[in-house]
Amino acid sequence: MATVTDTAASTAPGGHAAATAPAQETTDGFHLVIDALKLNGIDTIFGLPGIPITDLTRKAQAAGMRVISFRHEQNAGYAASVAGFMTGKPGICLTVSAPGFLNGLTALANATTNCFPMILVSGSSEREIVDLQQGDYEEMDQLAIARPLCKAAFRVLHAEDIGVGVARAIRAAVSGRPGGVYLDLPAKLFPQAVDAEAGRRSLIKVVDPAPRQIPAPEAVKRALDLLKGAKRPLILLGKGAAYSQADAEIRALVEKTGIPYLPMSMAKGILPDTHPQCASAARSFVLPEADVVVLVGARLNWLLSHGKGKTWGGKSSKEWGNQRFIQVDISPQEADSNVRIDSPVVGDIGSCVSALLAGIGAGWPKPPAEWLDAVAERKNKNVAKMAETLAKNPVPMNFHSALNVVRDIVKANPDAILVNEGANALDFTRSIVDMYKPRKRLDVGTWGVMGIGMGFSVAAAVVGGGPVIAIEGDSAFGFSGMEVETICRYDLPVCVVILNNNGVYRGDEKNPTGGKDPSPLVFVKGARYEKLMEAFGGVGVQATTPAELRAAMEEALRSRRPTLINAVIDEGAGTESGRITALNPTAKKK
Ligand code: ADP
Ligand code: TPW
Repeated sequence: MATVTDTAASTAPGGHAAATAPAQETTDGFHLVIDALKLNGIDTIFGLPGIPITDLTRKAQAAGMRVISFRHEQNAGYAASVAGFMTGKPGICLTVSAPGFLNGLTALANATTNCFPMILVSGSSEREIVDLQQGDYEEMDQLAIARPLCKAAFRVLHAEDIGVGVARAIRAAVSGRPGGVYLDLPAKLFPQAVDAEAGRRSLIKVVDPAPRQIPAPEAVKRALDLLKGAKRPLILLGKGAAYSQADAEIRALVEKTGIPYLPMSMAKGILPDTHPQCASAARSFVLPEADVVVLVGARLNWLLSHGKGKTWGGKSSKEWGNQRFIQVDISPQEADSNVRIDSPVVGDIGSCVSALLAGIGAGWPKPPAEWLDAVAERKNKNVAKMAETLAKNPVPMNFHSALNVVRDIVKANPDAILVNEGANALDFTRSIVDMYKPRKRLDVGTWGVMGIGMGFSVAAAVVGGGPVIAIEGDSAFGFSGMEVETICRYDLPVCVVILNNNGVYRGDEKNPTGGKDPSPLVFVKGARYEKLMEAFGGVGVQATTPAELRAAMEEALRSRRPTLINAVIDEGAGTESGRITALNPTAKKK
């Protein structure tokens, strides 16, 4: 443990040096925070320094932690949250008080919404002044503001309680359904001196932070009974399945049952998208047709049309289809949130899927051939149609011809982590670019939030290890674009590809009045985004053809240098709101 020798303690009352008193070793709040994190295997902090946490960032680095300093707290927060998703350990975001805290809060709320474990640690002002609203420097009642946006919120007032505060934050973030946690550390806490031994004893190494949750045997039997009788079964994998890291068990469930499966966006790659049982290319066929659906770590929220309506074969948007659902989830409250769940299996995915597998022996009936053939037929038809579209080489480039290149590059580099945001840039990438390994696709998640791009890319490079490919809409990129400096500063192997169509969704909107102001949906035409990366010493390339894009991406992956490719595409390419026009009834048709 880092300690400070307290010379004052070796001075006798009255100021005379006490020759016999031994120097008392003390530690302080700064060191206890660092030691508590390190004791729990947390070795990376994403943040942005300033009063009162500047010294904490310095001391953390001095103590051997990796401190990744950003240009805006929101990006540090997104980085922390996705580090949590990738590793299963809570990602730490460290900010200053009020404005820094608020900048980090969007990411904390997003983490909670997405079930990513993250701890937002913010310095805060003097409690006495804040509570009397006397106007302290960066005054704000941060704890109260954070509380409704996260799973749990704690404040530590005494250095002796830092161990408990950090332990509680870790447990809250990763146990049960993971989520965001807020930890409020007032400025006064950091310099508080504590006897080093007492400090050491106050720290907690959390034992079993995310305990297994074993499903009830009767719940498992109920699920197996329902699944066995299915004529048109389907498995739906969500990002909870990816997070659980139960990759082998999930693969065994899919392959032993022979059931077609659909991965949600961030579940792509748990099994390779090229797996023969992958039904992604037949999504609009399998959802309404399936009779029994096994949801594994996926919620029936808007991304799955709430489990009802025409997507599921219902006759109207409110009507349920004929599916019966088995839902494997760690949250006992999730079942019945949108439609009836006939068979909830509550527990962690590893334990639940293992328990299901124990009841699926060699004699388990394969799904009827009629169903498998129908799925295969639809899939083959759609794959052939897509291949035709991808083979085209229009001038200017469009989403398909650019993403055909990305598809090849990811195939050749299956360990690369793909970060993805935008509207069309998101939807087309998700459907065109196959993933081959788990937790390699990181995107806008449950909220469809723009701005995750560069924060996720930094985290992917720092904790994910692999090279990173970020496929960005030009609008989406703008939310976090300044972090290309961070990418260059830490010399991270990130290749950003901006699918640049000069605007939000597309770039050809006009001001209907004919006035001088551009449409709210368009940007500067022909913007040279690649120069941003060059400004900080990285590589910038403008690509106007698939061949140029391919060469630049190959070089970026070979060199591992920070690279930004401005892929200029047709400004008329793109649909308002991408694939979710149904949620936007006033969307302008092309
Ligand atoms: P997607 O957007 O991919 O459909 P969601 O975020 O909607 O996925 O759903 C993820 C679900 O996974 C949540 O309901 C969450 O409770 C659950 N979950 C997360 N981690 C685990 C785990 N280890 N075991 C079981 N369920 C989990
Ligand atoms: C925090 C609303 C959804 S998608 C999008 C916006 C602004 C940008 C689409 O344009 P882009 O992609 O990125 O150029 P493309 O391929 O369609 O041209 N603010 C936040 N989140 C969201 N989702 C929005 C606004 C939005």
